[in-house]
Amino acid sequence: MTATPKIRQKVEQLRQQLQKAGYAYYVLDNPIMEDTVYDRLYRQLQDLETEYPELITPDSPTQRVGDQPASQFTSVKHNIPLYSLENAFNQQELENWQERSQRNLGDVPDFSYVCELKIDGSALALTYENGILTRGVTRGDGVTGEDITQNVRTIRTIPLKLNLDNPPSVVEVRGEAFLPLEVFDKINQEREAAGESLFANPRNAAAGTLRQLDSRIVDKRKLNFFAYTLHLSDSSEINTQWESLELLQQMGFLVNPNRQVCKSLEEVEAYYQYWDEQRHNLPYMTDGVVVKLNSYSLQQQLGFTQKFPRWAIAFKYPAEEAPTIVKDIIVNVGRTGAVTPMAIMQPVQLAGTTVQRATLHNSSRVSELDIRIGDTVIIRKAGEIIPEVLRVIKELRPTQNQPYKMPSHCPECNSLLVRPKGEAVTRCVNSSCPAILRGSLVHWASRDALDIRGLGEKIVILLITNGLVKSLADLYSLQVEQIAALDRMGEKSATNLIKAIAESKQQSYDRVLYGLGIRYVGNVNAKLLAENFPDINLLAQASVDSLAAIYGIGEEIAQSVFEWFRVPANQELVSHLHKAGLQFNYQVDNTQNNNQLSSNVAGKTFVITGTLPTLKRNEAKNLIEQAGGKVTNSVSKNTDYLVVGDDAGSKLEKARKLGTKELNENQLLAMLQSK
Ligand code: 1X8
Repeated sequence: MTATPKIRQKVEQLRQQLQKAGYAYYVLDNPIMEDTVYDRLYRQLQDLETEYPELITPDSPTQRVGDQPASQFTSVKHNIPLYSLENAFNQQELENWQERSQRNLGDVPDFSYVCELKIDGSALALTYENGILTRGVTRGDGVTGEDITQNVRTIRTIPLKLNLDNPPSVVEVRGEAFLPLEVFDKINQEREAAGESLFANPRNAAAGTLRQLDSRIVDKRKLNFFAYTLHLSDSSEINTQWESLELLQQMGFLVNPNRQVCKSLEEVEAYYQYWDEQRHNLPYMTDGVVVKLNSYSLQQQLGFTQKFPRWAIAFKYPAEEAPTIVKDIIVNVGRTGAVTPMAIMQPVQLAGTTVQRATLHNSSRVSELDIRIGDTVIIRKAGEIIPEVLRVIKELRPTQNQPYKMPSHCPECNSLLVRPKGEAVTRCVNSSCPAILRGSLVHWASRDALDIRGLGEKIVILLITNGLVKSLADLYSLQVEQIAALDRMGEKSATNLIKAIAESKQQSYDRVLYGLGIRYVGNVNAKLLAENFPDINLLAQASVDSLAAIYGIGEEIAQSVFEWFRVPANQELVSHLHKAGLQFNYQVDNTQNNNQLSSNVAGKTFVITGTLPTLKRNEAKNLIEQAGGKVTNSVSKNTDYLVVGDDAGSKLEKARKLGTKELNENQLLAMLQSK
């Protein structure tokens, strides 16, 4: 069937509406449409495109995510080479740069700069032909890069079509793809839950993500993009960097708002100072500021060296990198059995903290670095990120030091370590390895899980080595005396710990689920699972398909959850924890009733008088007390209810004087039953 003009028009209208809504949501951060409305329009467009595939265009909002992974990326030559920037590490170097520029240019009237934040991400070059995105290429070595167009299309702040009436035949846009810190943290949390190696920093995570062959995975990672360079094929009216940033913004790109024209080097330095202090409040990583001459004609006069433009410089923030010496290399076994090599180093000050351990990530990284005991290394720490070894200074290597070999056996239980084909992570697969128990307990007690204050790694080790805890469930039968008897534990801290453990029984079902440490089940997935399967028995019986049917739960997670519940030891653990009193379901409705009831009976004072029709006095008393109420013998102004039976005497009289509420047995039972 061929599409009628009316259908074509409808398709065009849907695209425009979706494009506008997407722009408002992602670039302007100011949504104009509810998600459900967006989804409905999107599906309408999708349906029409399925029916009339000839109407699909590359700039259709439905074309952001490919349905086939690429088999590889092709190397392509950049239309215009991507230069790197010269660095200035202090004010002096900045001043030297300015003096050189000034000497080269002679006396010029307008010597203004544009200052922009230097984004710590991955540079991309985008090509638009007749306004349509046709190519997205990584920086590579600056001359050739990899064609990752399909991945670039998933970035919602990169327009598929420029917002220009008469676009130049070719437009080239450069900018930085980056992962917002929040997304980065989430990815690493999920990788940790999955027992996968962590990304060391958002830049690596962004670069790694861009090189994923499957654009559906890239899409999930929620990369973002700041545009900062514009090249137009046709001669244009653009004369300054500032104007090009404004035009980029008009074209539909996200341009970093924290830009500034500076008239002097003092203003540049003030901008730098301000952002050096404020940068930790930004939701993405920056590693300095980029200073550019604003005027294009001055830029042209200065031109390029072999490596850099002479008209721009990166003024970097103080180093969060430092050299130190490797004293030892150890491996750490995590709760999933993942083995992480770590360097133990001479302590060094870095980004405001003393650092003496750095991760080496995995055995491939160890061989790549060829790190050895005695080596001088550069380590790096940024913000909350785990310090890592960046590189080894081979020139400073002592002559006799030997290459480091990863152990073949687990340092904790001595079983053979395995590294599945195609995986970076080496694992101990002995499920009774003490390291796995230790890690599981620490995870169970962690803040997002059961949040047991005072149960840190040190205590966990004590509990395990003294044979007090052999599984998570054992925590709940610990006694104060057992803990008080441990090294450096007193009566008071033992009592506090037991109390904290007991209190963890009140933590919600989704936290318990997260605490179990099922692979791929981070705290977000745990919530999703708990909401959709509000009782652990339902979850334990769920099929892979019904798990994967939850929006946000993928096949891999579903499979992992399913398999976890098939393991007898895990079933036993759940049953023990259940018996210990942990929350394994959501009792939304019941809880509400409970609360209503409790507010009726709990904390209230009752007096019983006369003979009740069916209940003995003691039975009534017990029922009230079980519901949290109190029963006293005499009526006073503190009495909330008088329960009245036959032959009531003076108590009833007194209650009537005081205006105390009266209940008969039926009313009392109803009140108790609403529980
Ligand atoms: C690299 C970067 C530039 C800018 C921001 N972040 C970067 N990583 C910018 O100009 N706003 S420019 C640049 C380069 O030219 N190599």
